[in-house]
Amino acid sequence: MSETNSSPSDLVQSGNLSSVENTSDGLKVSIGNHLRFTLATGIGIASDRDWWVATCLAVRDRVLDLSSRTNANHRNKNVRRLHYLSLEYLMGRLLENNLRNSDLYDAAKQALGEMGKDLDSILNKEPDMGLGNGGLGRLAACFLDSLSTLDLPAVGYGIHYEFGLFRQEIVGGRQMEQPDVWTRDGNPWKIVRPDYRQTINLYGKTVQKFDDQGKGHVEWVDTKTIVGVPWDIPIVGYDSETVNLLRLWEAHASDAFNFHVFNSGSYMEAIHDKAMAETVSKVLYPNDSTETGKELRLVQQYFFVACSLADIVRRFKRDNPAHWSLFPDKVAVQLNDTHPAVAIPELMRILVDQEFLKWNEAWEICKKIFAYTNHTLLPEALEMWSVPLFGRVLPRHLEIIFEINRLFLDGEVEKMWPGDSEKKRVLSIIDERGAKSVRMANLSVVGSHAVNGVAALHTRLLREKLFPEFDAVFPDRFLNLTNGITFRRWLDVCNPQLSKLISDTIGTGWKKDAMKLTALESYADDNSFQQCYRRIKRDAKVRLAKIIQDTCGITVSPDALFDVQIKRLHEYKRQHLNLVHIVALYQKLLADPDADIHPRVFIFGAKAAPGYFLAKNIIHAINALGSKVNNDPRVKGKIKVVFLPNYGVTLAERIIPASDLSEQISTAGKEASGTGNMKLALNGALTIGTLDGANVEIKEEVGDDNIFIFGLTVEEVNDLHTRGYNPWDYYWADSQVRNAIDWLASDFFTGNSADFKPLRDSLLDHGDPYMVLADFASYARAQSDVDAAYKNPAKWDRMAILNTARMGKFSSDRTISEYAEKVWNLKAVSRA
Ligand code: 26W
Repeated sequence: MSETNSSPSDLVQSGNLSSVENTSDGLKVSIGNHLRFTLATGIGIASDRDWWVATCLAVRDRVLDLSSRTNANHRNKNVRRLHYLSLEYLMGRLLENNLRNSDLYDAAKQALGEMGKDLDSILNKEPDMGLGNGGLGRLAACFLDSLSTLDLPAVGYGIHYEFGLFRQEIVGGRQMEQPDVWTRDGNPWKIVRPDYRQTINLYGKTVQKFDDQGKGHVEWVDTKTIVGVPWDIPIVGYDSETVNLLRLWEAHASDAFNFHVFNSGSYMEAIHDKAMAETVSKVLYPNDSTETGKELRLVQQYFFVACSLADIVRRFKRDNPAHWSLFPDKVAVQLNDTHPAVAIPELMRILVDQEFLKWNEAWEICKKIFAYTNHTLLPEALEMWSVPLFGRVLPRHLEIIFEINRLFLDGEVEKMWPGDSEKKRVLSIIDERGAKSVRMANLSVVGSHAVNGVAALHTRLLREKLFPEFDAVFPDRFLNLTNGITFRRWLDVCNPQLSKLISDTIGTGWKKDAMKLTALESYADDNSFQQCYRRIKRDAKVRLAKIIQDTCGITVSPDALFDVQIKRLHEYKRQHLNLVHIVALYQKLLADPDADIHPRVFIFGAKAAPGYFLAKNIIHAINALGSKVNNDPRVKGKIKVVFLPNYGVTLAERIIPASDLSEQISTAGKEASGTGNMKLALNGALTIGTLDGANVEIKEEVGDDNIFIFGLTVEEVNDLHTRGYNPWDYYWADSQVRNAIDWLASDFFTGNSADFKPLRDSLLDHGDPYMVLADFASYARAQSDVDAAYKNPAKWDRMAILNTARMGKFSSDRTISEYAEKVWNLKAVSRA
């Protein structure tokens, strides 16, 4: 994977290692050698973790061979590359994915088997790389898989957090956060690259300087510096020889620090500075949708953006000496939400202050380079930085932003709406109402040539509601690129039994061309196919039931309907709608113990942001409900409620194959896309959902008969808001919802009636901002439709099979091909 400075022809030759045969014998030699010579242990005495490391390293040897070939090939051809800038990557585990993608799984299983080890238990030793919060971070990981699979040249840039997303424990029904020390004992997939370290500046001030011709330029002086050291992780595609890199920056104190120590004598102060520098990459911020405007977060954003752009410029200059006009031909940069948007003023600073390009020339280059993906319409998630804070941390960037803004308002905006100060107020990058702040979304739209939403409905709302004025100024800038998921991880790796059934039935072509899954449609009513499909689902449910037993001590039957809601905990996602409905069902069963309800297990997985009080209250309520229901003999085991702690990628891989029903129940207009909805449908879980995000497109694909849609539409939600929504109207009109809420807020569940008062208050006194009560009746009806459908196995199986067959559109290969064509102008690079 090296990017050495030797000539390209040397690189091609050095890529030819013959000792790394892709056979079980070859793997046995490699694993044995790594045990002895890398880990200083031996076959008889190695721990399971040693075996995991040695197996990873054996696979890594093979991957690195391809990686250096990829690098040499790309460099020889001086290709155009995509650079994906994201503050988050939720990679999960890598060994099984890399084994399956490179077709080494069977060989590794055999090799380890012959050495007396079981591959599956070794795979379980791997900690998740959880460097992300939720959808946005996992999307980045799926995109990297598709980029390598499609032979597209790309680099992912991000932060090497020492602590990923916190580990969740449930104590007394409540969430507790523990640090995630994923890299404490090292990680065989990441390789440090000290040669590519970058030094970046922060704080300080700007001064005007003149050259001997009397020409002025700005210098940024008296700065503090931080060093970024990159860690590279190879990204293995499926059936592809392209191995791209994920490059994650780790913050260190600069060498100037040492100088300071030796000369100033203030050792303790210097150590303090060093520790401060190193906090920059310490920890991932655990907020999934609320912006808090913390200085360290801005420093993180600038740190990784500045290191990444310096790395991009270094590579460009090496391959294209001093031809800035070529830069946009070689470089595309995708901004994963506004988190890396400071890249726009940073590139302007490099071009204008360091490379002395004219402002206009630099600005044209900038706009050709950047594209921006918006992932949320929630107002509290839109990033705003206080102007004084921004100016203190990045004084030069603030000046550049002011200049970008001035030229935009006096130029495009003035031309379109002469003298209209209201339009300028709305479009300005600087929010001047109250304390001044920088609107990162506005900066991203102005500085990019393309802006996309992540599902058709979301993009429509983006254009019509969030950015209507921008859409008028730049009508060609907005486009939709519906999200997707990698079918390799989310079917082939996580559900190998189903993957095999599909491949045995229609061939393996679907792994690279997901639309081929439509061939399964003709098996939807085939009795023997249905039997196999059902057996695989049941086996997955048996495995999940064991996990539930082992982690929660709750016994569940694999013959029950597994009803699953797995996603970050947020009011807009409405786990509390699900909760209130279960309470109502519990009451119904108590009133009529013989009610004809098919047994159901309600399964939740969700982390709440540590500071999100109501989200934590909902987690507590789910657990409190579970402890009552699960131990109440009167319900005769018909319903169980399970909260699986520490939801993440690996747990998702266990839950999804075992799911019958997928809860996608956000208030219409709030969920940008959702991607769990796609993973669950692909694995044959039917969706109960609102017409929100990508659910709308899932419905179009699977057909109205194969999905359970309920609730208000976006238009109805807006109308109701305009008319004036009052949850008390629903409360008084519907005794079912009234009784459920009142019971939940009583002392029945925990002995303390104050415990769930916050939840009750939010639903009633505080106006139920996400319209849980308005959608309750419709949801309850859809749930009884689900119950009826599940009682007819042949019908249910047919629906589930059709879901699998019709998910092709939601492959991230399709999404990435669209980005490559419509946004990046990026072509696949042939091998060799
Ligand atoms: C600054 C705080 C913050 C942190 C994260 C604000 C916003 C975010 C993300 C944009 C939240 C997020 O992950 N959005 C999700 O992105 C997915 C991928 O596009 C979508 O499928 C989800 O619907 C969307 O919620």
